[in-house]
Amino acid sequence: MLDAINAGIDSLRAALRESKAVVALTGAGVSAESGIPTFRGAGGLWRSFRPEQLATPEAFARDPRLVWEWYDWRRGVICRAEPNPGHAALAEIERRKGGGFTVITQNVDGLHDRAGNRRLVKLHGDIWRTRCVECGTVTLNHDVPLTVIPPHCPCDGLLRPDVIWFGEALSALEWEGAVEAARHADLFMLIGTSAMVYPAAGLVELGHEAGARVAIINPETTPFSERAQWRLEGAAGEILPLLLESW
Ligand code: BJW
Ligand code: ZN
Repeated sequence: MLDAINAGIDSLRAALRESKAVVALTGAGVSAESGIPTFRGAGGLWRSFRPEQLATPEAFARDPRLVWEWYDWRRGVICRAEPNPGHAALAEIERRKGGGFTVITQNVDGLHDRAGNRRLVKLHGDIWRTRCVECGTVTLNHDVPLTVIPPHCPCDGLLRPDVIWFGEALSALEWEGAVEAARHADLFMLIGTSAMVYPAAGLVELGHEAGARVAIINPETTPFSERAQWRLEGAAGEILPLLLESW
């Protein structure tokens, strides 16, 4: 098992070095080693909370206080967390490959920014931004805990977390950036995501159909495991730093 992982790492490292356009699509598993719970699986948020009560526009319209209390709790967890060696490795890959490396993340925690990635597409928004439901103003807000729940805009409108809930369209700008990167990728890495949420998961299909080789880093199998040339079954924080050794 260990030998298979080591052989996989050697060949993926070579592919990463040679590839001209690499995309890493990341999910909650990348932040798991920073102590931030994932959504699905053992210990995942959806084991204790029902998504339709917390992560839909209908839930927010029904009970903005409840939704904000959940986000306030998560912001507390995230603000005490630090980027882990997996985040640091992804930032180092960007430094080494320059414009040839794009991270597309489904995470809203901001840990890729804190680790240093700059070519970064945030598909599902950012938990540190608020958006006014009346005037649309987006503001950075790092208050932990929030002073008032639910918070309001100077225009008196209700503020919501600037994230993408189920049933909501992704930001056109972010989505177009992600599609562009996926279409031109020659290596597509799927890291720490169950790849069950669309349209994000569709980016792997797009990249694969356009000719990219696919690598998966995840302790569990995903719906794309069959299509992957590399399946490294382990923790992102352990495997990603190995890709940088003897580069
Ligand atoms: C490790 C690890 C370690 C652990 N190292 N790995 C059928 C029914 C109902 C709806 C749909 C349907 N089919 C499609 C839909 C639509 C829906 C959808 O995809 N649902 C599926 C669940 C079925 N999608 C949407 O609604 C999207 N919008 C949309 O489609 O709009 C259409 C539209 C068009 C035009 C106008 C209007 C509408 C929006 C989806 C938004 C998702 N939002 C959330 C919340 C974000 C905000 C927040 O965080 O609060 O995004 S849900 C949640 O899931 C979050 C995540 O970004 C996303 C993906 O989860 P992720 O990151 O993959 O995490 P997990 O927990 O699933 O997986 C973690 C993985 O890590 C596991 O595999 C572990 O093994 C692994 N792991 N430790 C490496 N150390
Ligand atoms: Zn406003």
